[in-house]
Amino acid sequence: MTYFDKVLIANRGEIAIRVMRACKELNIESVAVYSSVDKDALHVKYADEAFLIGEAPPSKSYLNMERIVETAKKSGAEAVHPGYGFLAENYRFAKLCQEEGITFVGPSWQTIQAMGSKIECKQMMRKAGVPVLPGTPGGIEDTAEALLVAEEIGYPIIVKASAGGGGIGMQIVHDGKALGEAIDAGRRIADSAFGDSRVFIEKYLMKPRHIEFQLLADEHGNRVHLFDRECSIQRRHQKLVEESPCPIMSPQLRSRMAESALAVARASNYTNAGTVEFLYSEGNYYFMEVNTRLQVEHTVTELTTGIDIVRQQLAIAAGEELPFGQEDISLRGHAIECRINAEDPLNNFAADPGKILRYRSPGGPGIRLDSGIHSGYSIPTNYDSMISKLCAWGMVRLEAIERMRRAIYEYVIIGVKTTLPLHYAIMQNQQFIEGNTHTHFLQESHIANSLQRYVMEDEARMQTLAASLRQGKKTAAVSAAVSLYLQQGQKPQ
Ligand code: MV4
Repeated sequence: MTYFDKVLIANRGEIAIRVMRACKELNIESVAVYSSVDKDALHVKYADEAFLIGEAPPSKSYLNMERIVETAKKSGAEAVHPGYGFLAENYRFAKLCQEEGITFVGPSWQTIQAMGSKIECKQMMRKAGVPVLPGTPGGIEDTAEALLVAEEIGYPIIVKASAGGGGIGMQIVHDGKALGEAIDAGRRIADSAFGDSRVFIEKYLMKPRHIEFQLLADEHGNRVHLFDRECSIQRRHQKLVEESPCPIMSPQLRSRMAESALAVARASNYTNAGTVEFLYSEGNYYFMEVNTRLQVEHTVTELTTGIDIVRQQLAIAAGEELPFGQEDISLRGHAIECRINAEDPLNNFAADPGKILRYRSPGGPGIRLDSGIHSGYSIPTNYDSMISKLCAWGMVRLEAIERMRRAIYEYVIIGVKTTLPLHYAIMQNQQFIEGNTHTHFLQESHIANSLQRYVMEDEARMQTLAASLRQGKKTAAVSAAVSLYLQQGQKPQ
């Protein structure tokens, strides 16, 4: 096997550790990079070597392409793994790596660039015979033309930015009167957010499901899919709960969607790991976009297929052939992921960074925890609020749900508010248990109204479990701080 000897991980938190774990198993040395606020972070401790690359703001550290490539060279790393977020889908970074003789663990920069333009990408997929939503064939040239298209497909329609992501610049339009203004606003927002003002329109689906397929493709033309994930439960375009497989997937639908996902990979010359996203509504599915990176929720696919996606990414980047074909891959059981964010569920999910006073992770049958934090760790304010990913696997979906509830019960995080009570509420929700979710599930469910009760129950539980953690005289001060925190909801320093 001609794997790398040393890989630099251009990321932080749980995903940096996740990648380093694969490196460790493969006997690859890992190089961490970190910002000034991350010097005590777990990913720095886990790595074989670590380099300070700048100040806390992402633009000064984790987004500093030149500095990261320079660090890779200085450390002797042959490859860079970007994780997700930061530079993971920046084609300029992938291009810079190539120019500097460093292997970028991901697709070619050309593929990343092509998939980054939704207009071109959608055109490419339509040509490849993949179902897409009706809409303008390309970008909107003038409003009159857009009006004609909208009349033809029927309202509501949605205006989207070609360079868009995370819903930025997206607008739903219900009639012709509002279209012109929506296009102009979409252009302005897209221009300032992405430096690309191109927008397009398509038919708007009211309550679709978000279903995606995980792909692996090597550099020798072999491509496989690792089945589907359901990712409909989200808030403000941030996914909160993901699972594999999608609870409503039938063998017929799966084979059609998997065929489309593989056609997407073929058409885009895709290599390495990637995800094809679809919207699903009333028996039909439509191509949405390609995520050219390792995703947060790759974990549930690993649990249901047994395949280590990061290991395969490294092998593919090193030029290896996929060690299995489609017929060797099977789906076993059901897995669910809850994203644990340091956010206050009772204060509109405002970020709640701070110091972790007590921490105890869940374990036992069917539980996987990918975490970037520990007791005594201070969550910086500069980055994403996601602190860990709690996953549960079961032979059937209900067993996975029951294990998730039990793991949430065991999980102690004191010092910052978290989304744990929200996840407990979701795991108890009848509609969720029935698998009847869509992208507007959280807004429509009455979960938000019952959160107060779940948060109070959670705090009572924490108090009981924290008591069992108190030991040794050094912790007396911390115990007092914890009690104060739990009683008054106040954060000690
Ligand atoms: C849509 C849609 C309905 N119809 N497009 C949101 C983010 C971006 N990736 C695309 N998004 C949507 N596009 C049409 N034609 C609904 C959404 C959408 C959504 C999609 C997936 C997951 C969560 C979502 C939440 C709100 C809206």
